[in-house]
Amino acid sequence: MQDIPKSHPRYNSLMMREKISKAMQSGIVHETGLIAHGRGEAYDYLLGETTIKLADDAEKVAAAALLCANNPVISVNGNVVALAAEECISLSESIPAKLEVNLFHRTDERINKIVNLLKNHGAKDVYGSTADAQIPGLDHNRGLCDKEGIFSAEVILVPLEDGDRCQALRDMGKKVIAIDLNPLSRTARTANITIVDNVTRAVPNIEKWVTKLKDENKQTLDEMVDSWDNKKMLREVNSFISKRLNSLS
Ligand code: PTJ
Repeated sequence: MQDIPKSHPRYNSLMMREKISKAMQSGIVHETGLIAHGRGEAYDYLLGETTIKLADDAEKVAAAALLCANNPVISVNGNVVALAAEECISLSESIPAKLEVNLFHRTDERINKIVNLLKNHGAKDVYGSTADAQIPGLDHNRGLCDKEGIFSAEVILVPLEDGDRCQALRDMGKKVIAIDLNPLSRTARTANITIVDNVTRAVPNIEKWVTKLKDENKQTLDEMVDSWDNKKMLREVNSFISKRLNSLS
């Protein structure tokens, strides 16, 4: 890792770039993951590189949905483990939820590398390599998943997802929570709950809410989830960004 002084005004952003770049060299991140990261960075810049109130609200409702589920799953890919492996493991333990590796550019080699990385960071069980089920409506590799994991989950947290898979999971009747810095993406518009925040901030913040809501009764949590208006929240995020741009120009 390059020696970036903590005093550098763009320290966090540069550290993320270093992590993504190193993880690409080791085969964890697909090369197109660098492009995806760049798009995310641009939106993060527009948001002010901070968790805005609207994202915090979504993170709270996401925590409620995950706590209410019988078999919740956190789906991870190359970019997510490069940036937030330990945070995902910690969140999965606090809910508790299963961790499953589900890749857009799927190869057995990448799946095994990511499973091993998570295990080396302390994850006990990691799903995704059995691939004994298929998400209907997706072409072969992208639709592969585990019967005991994503296939049978009713609530799935999908950080950095592609819109097709998000739609296919919804078509299966699942509740999808997406983390996507781009409020205009198909994923953002398709998910039940969209968290417009950086995965590095969103995952620990969901865990903060899991800890706070753990003893809340199920009816209260269900009501929070049922009353969530995702379209309204996305409109408000777009309005937040445009007001911020106006105030800066
Ligand atoms: O590891 P794989 O094979 O599953 O491939 C993963 C990538 C990311 C390459 C694949 O899923 C992909 O191409 O994704 P997209 O369609 O480019 O979408 C990625 C979305 O994530 C974009 O809308 C970005 O704005 C957003 N994004 C990028 N970095 C972050 C992010 N959102 C939250 N936190 C980030 N750090």
